Amino acid sequence: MTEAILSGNEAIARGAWEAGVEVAAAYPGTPSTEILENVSQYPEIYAEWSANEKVALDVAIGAAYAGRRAMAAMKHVGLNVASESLFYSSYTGVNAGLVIINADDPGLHSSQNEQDNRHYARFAKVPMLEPSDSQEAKEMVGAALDLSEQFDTPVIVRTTTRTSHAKSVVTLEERRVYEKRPYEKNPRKYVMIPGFARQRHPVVEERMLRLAEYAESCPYNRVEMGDTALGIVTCGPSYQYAREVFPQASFLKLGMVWPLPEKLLRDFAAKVERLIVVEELDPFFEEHIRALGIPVEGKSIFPLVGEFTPDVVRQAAYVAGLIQEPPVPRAFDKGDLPMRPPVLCAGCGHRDVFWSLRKLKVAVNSDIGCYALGVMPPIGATDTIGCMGASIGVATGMRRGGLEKDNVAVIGDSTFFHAGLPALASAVYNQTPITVVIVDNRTTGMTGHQGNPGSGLTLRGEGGQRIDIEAVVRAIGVDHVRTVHSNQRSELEQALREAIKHDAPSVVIAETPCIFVSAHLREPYVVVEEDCNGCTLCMRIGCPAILKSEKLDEKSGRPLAFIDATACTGCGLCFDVCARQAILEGALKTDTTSSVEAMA
Ligand SMILES: Cc1ncc(C[n+]2csc(CCOP(=O)(O)OP(=O)(O)O)c2C)c(N)n1
Repeated sequence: MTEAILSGNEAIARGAWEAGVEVAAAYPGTPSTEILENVSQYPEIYAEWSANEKVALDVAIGAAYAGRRAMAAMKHVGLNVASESLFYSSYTGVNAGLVIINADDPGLHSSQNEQDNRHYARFAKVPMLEPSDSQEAKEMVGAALDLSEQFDTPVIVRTTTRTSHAKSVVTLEERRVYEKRPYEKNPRKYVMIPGFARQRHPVVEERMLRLAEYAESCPYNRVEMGDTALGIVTCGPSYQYAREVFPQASFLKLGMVWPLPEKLLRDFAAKVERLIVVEELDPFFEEHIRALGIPVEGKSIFPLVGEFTPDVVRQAAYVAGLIQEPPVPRAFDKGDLPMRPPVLCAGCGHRDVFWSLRKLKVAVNSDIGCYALGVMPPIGATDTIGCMGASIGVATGMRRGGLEKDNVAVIGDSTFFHAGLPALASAVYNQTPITVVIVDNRTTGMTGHQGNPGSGLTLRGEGGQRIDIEAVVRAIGVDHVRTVHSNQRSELEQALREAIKHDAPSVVIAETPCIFVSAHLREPYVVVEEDCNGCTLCMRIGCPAILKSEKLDEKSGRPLAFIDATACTGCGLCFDVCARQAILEGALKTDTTSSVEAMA
């Protein structure tokens, strides 16, 4: 028997391979991104980054219709984007198995909201499984595909950040090979016009009843009897924490989190004196159990907000008098560490854009990507950020809503293809005179440098076609388009001024490949100590390569600036802002070739 220590995401990829998945599609998003990155290592699976989660799910649905086992993966908010497809596929059902991996992010490690996507299973009337370690994560992919074929339904496997990223031991098995199922044209099943969809709804309801029956004996719904004074219903990583905090208690660990096993819940509740639910985020089980008429406690004890840890569960249990011992104070706590706020990398072209926008004193409707950091001090240029693709629509609305000053939408290349295109088309169609700055760093930087249609790099790094953003924008009907290199600041500023003045939709494409995807060939800048007076102007660009020196200016007593040569990429923004010309290009400067060209 071979064993390996895998993260939940690695285990899911392995589970897909073992369970005979042949098509997998995703759009990156923390904490789900590594699933497809790992799937791409298995040559038997066609794997792609799609332009967004809805496309990814449609691709997986199509593959399942055609007769091959398929998987789509996304973060929790990705399922919002893909929800239309989730709902229709619930009605059509599948042919070969279809599993949707949904990764929730309690604690908002990397998201704009906390969202408990167990609700989606209930809402879309599909089953959902939830693992609590990597072994279960791997197994549940196969189990979900089996269920999908048995009940003719998409099946969601929900993870959370902890299950996705924590590592534990997994038993590896061989790949199971399945015959391709033949596809047969069947419009009454696969064409969701009202007349046919109406007939599918009762099928879905009947399927949920059969699934609820199955949940009673699902091997992942496990009763572990201990002391009957306390019974705990739980799932996912909360199960691991509750096991640590209440080692003596009885447990009903739900691996199938929707539909819920009514009889099993009643039987378990009848065996214990006090029933509590330990679940992260919403009182999903708790409300359902209470609706069955069973007395239960949950959110009156444990937090509704934020990620659980063993200490969070222990503290809440202690306050409620369920245990006698509070959490043991740790040698050092997270709170003892100095804050390290996220910051744009040294040399990032996004900084030039935000610096210019701040100078122009415009309102900035930003989008989600590394450039979301444009809101952080000291630049602080951003007014709004909502969700992926919202920048252009919100900018349009603010323009139409009578905003008293000029405003500009800022959106990255990946986000532009994800959800920016329809918003720009809408602005062009309605001739709203907004300015959109597409910050094109030729990668999906925020999630770890995945390819996208604008970079042309596919998940496997081969065979892709780069889509020219300028050509797309012009084809949509934007007649005022300027492409500039973000590091060429006077041109950038000029282009921004002209675009803002333009009385129809205008686009500035600010290009600078991310410093992680293209070598920047320029030498670091240096501070000339005798010319620096410690005024801190250069520090207001928020570059992590600029530090305070231990040396002080003789007159003012202020620390001089110092440039960390190992971090500086020679972008020169500090050179531009220094009023005293106390910053100079490095002596070794050799090549200023545009790195856009260098990448091409
Ligand atoms: C619906 C949704 N899917 C995925 C994500 C994760 N995510 C955040 S920003 C981003 C894209 C960033 O790429 P880009 O717009 O090119 O900007 P960059 O980070 O490269 O500057 C992704 C995939 C998300 N926040 N929301």
